Amino acid sequence: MVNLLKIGLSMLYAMNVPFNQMIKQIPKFNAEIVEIVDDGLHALNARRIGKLKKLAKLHEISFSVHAPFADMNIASPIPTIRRFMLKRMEKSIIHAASLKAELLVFHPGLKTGLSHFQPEKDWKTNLESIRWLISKANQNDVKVTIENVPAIFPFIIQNFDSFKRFFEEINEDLDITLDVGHCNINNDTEDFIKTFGGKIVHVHLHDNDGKRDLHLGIGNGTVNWNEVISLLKKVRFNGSVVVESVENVSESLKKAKKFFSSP
Ligand SMILES: [Mn+2]
Repeated sequence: MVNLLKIGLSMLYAMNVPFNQMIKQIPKFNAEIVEIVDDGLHALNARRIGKLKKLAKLHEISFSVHAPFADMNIASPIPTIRRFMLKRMEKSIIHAASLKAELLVFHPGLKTGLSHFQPEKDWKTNLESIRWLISKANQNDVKVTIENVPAIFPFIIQNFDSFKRFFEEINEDLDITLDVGHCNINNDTEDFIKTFGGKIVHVHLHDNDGKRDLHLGIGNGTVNWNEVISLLKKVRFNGSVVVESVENVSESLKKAKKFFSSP
């Protein structure tokens, strides 16, 4: 359950190194929560989960899991492919359960070359897939969260207005991972936090130039950090926070701890 502010980092920055090298880096950060990306070189399996659980015990770390995202489209218009995608997502839910992760983060589905002809079909498929994910997560006692994504990529839900419509239609208890860098690109930070504040249980911190999803260290881009932090405090955010930059990770983690340490 997410009920205390935990501060840590995502291992996204280490996606270029093998799993065993990646986990060796975890203890040096002094993080309370570590997000593992269940994809690429870090895709989870029983043996890897065992290693992570040992590490967690030794260093009092808890985990969050980022569901696969490379080439992933939970709203694929091709039924066999969509089934395969959802099976892979279900595997990630099961991994998160055996890791006793605080939560699992996933991205909405993507538009395809067919979307232009049937835009409402995409929307429905995306809703159905997400409902299916929520039911699988409930069966496995895992909290799933949807992440806000930047409108520079062809996601079916990609900005404040579409998230608003989505939450009006989904009719399910679904929480949010707020990605601050993505909000900076969409310029919808304030709307997002003010409207969905109560649903935000996890936050990704990284910076960018307002145009590209650069995942820079905190303070190396155009994000107005004082504004973001004060908005989160206003809605009494008390979930977990991870630095999701791919550079200046330790420095950013120190800054993140400072942001949330003052009253
Ligand atoms: Mn993110």
